[in-house]
Amino acid sequence: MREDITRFVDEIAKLTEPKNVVYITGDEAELAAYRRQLVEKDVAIPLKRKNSLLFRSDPEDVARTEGKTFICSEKEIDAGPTNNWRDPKEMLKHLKTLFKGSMRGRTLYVIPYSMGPVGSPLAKVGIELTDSLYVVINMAMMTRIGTKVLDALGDDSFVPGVHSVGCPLEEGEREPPWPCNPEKTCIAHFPETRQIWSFGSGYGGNALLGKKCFALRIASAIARDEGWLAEHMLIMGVTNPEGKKRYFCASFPSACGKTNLAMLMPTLPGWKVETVGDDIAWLRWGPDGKLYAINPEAGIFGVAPGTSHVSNPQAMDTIRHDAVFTNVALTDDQDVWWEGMTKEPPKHLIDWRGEDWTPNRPQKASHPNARFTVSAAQCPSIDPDWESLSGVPISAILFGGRRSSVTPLVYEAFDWEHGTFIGASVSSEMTAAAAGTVGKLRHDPFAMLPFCGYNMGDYFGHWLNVGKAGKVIPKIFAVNWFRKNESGEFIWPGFGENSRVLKWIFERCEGAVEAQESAVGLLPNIDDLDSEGLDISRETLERLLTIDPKEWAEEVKELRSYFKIFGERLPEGIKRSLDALEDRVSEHAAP
Ligand code: OXD
Ligand code: MN
Repeated sequence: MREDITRFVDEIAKLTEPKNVVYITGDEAELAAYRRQLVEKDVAIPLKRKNSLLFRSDPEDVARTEGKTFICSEKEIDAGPTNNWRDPKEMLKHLKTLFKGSMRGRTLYVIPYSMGPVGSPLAKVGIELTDSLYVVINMAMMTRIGTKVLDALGDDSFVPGVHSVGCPLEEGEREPPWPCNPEKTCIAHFPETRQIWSFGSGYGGNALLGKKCFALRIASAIARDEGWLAEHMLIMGVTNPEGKKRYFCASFPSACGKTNLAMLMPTLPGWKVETVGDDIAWLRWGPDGKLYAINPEAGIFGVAPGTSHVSNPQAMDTIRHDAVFTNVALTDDQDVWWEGMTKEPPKHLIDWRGEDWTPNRPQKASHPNARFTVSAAQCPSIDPDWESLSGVPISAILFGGRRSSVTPLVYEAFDWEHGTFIGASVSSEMTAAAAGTVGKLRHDPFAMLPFCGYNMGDYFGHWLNVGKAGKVIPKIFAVNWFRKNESGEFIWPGFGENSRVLKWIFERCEGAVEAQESAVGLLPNIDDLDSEGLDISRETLERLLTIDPKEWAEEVKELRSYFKIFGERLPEGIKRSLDALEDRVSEHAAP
């Protein structure tokens, strides 16, 4: 074992005082023993699905806690206006107090993990120290873990991460089913020294440090320094009926259907979608000038409610076995259920709080942010190149949000600078993935609002810089599946029908279809959006593909006021694009 690793472990053990320290090897028998132990201790419920478990979290610990998530850069301005900043020295002092003795009576598990396929030049290693077995078994699915990671590390650096649920056990005290310490929850990132400390929460992105903390917040800072991109994006392969394949990345805020899109089953005959990743992409230009992407993760941490054989049959197949479910309902025959899984709910369930539930109960049976965790390798649509060490070449980048009005179904950016502006301008109606008001419109630039490890204005600038000449530049598109009519109903069917939009994007990449210039970007000619067999009126299609200059004039005003928060860090390229948009919109609005 490398001396700096044992020193790190010893230091944290001295601080947190666990009863023992265990190095995770990643061996399947070892993980199976942990799963058994969780069941024996009544922490997890075994399911009738093979090797699958159900966990119920504490009702106070059900989602990422953005208000308790901090970027601790030396200077406040380097965290920027969209992050919670704390002075690194002050924060370290606070963390030392929180973590003092926090693992008493517990085991400290050492999890070496790789973000990206082991041995890929694009991969990076982290070491998470945690006192949660739930974290161990989830990290084993979400990342590549154990001895093989340490073997491949060589002399490279690693990102240290310390996680404690913040619930020391006294002698003889029984383990609570979901240990956590919501009052003292604190998720701290040190982008300059590349460290992560997470206290008090056992849930998802707060606790599985490879995901949001490393692969987005810390990695975005590394990517800025090294000239690449760490993004909140799915990666998908799209093959046309002639057998030509292209890869797309798509960025959407949390719980806006990235997993569904990544596993989409096209309704258009002859088209195929394959999945490389459903949440995070690391992108770098290769020696041939093309942009390549890897999925740093190895698993899927998907939102369960709404997932069904209709919305995402591939996900339903993926989770048939070897899956972990958190905060879903339990059926009388030891299976799982959540809202949207079937049209009719079962007659009786045990809900996510562990209480009897019948369909007449007003409360939901599963929590809106209930999740499944599963290895991506189990996905029937997994792309044959999903573990390619050099990544897959990207032809297009899509930016989407949940907008019931204003944003058309799809449009294309004029160029990279305009595409960067489109990414920076994303706003979306909020979901249950983070604590907050569901449905409220919030700006979520690049879907990175809670995940950017440095000043978002500088992040825009980094995007503008990496797209400079001498490279093959992917096309950039905006998409919006969520337009509604006056009665509040969705006017685009979405899901598999989104393949019609993917087809147009594919054909634009091929140079096979024209587009029409509008004030906001390049729109499809209505006849180029394949609507054959779709029960949709021409009027609705027109509504989906035209822009309302009045709404856009408001949008521009709103954006201008939003971008003010970035002050001097707002790059010229964004200001230029906003001014140009304003001019085009007022020209179109002119009688
Ligand atoms: C996620 C999220 O869990 O974005 O992926 O919240
Ligand atoms: Mn996400």
